[in-house]
Amino acid sequence: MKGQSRIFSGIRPSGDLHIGNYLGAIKQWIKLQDSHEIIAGIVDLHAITTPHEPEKLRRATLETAMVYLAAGLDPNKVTLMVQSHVPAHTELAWILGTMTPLGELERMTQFKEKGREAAARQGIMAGLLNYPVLMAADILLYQTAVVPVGEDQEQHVELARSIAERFNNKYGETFTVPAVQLQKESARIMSLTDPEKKMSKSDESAKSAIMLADEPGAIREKIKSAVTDSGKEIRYDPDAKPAVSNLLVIFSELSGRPIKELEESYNGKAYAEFKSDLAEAVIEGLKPLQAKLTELRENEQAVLTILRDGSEKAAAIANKTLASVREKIGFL
Ligand code: ATP
Ligand code: LTN
Repeated sequence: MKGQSRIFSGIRPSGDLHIGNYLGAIKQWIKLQDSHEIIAGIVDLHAITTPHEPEKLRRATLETAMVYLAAGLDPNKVTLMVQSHVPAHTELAWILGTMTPLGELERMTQFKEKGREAAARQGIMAGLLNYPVLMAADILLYQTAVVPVGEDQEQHVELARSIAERFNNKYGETFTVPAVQLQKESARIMSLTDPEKKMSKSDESAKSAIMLADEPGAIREKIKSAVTDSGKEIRYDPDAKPAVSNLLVIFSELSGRPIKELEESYNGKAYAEFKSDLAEAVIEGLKPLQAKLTELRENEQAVLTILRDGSEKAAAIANKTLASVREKIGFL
């Protein structure tokens, strides 16, 4: 029943969204929106842990909201909110940070990876280290029972669990201890230029990701230049044929045709033909989303209202949890 399990999840407005964000995250939320109470965040406080430009951040926050709606999140069922509009997130993150051992944060894989990039550029900021504490606050404020995330975020949810357990042990039952719900393998979309890396907003190579708002010409171009594997067969085998397997997953997810069926229909055919059909399937698959996106862009005010209402609704839940935390730790 709805209400029994609440889910918080979010995407950083750190750039244009790609089909990986759609297939790996947003589409999963859409599947859950009738059975769960979903709070879909646009996590701008997380976005500023890596270098950003103010105007781009503002635009990306609004665009991310429009993509959520265009993809099919129904604002009557799902709460759409902007993380920075609910100050409880920052306040709880501060409190939880005082109870989180430094060593646990330094061990996080994402911190080590992004830290390395940051060290080379502008130096490592404390916000990057504290990223998982803020994420724990996001999850714990809403008493989230399960967190559906990709493998890359599993470690962060584990940390949220241990922070919740530690707090509950010290101050009494306060937080629901969240469980990780790992997305299946096929929900992980890889880069078109390097099938060993996940498709990502911040990849330097413009051809590595298909953006949700890409024009047909750009989609054809990117798929045409996507890397393939040695050997000619078109079959799903992520170990031996990572690039072609990734293309098959994208084809299947966006056309609704099972991978098995695609393998059969391209048996003995050339990569060129496969790629050209794949491009058309992606173009068709994204059409409804893109049409809605164009409509929404013409009605930004309505989107802003949805975000304002959603953030108010989220704040009402978050403030309840925060009030109990403040009381327990002894604030006057
Ligand atoms: P960045 O490059 O800025 O880190 P990103 O594209 O990796 O961004 P996130 O904002 O970190 O995206 O992730 C948002 C959501 O999208 C998460 O739930 C994440 O698991 C999912 N996601 C991101 N990339 C992929 C991908 N390639 N395949 C499947 N899911 C993805
Ligand atoms: N760190 C996540 C985004 C994120 C999130 C969350 C996901 C921020 N807060 C809370 C689930 C629950 C990411 O990079 N994908």
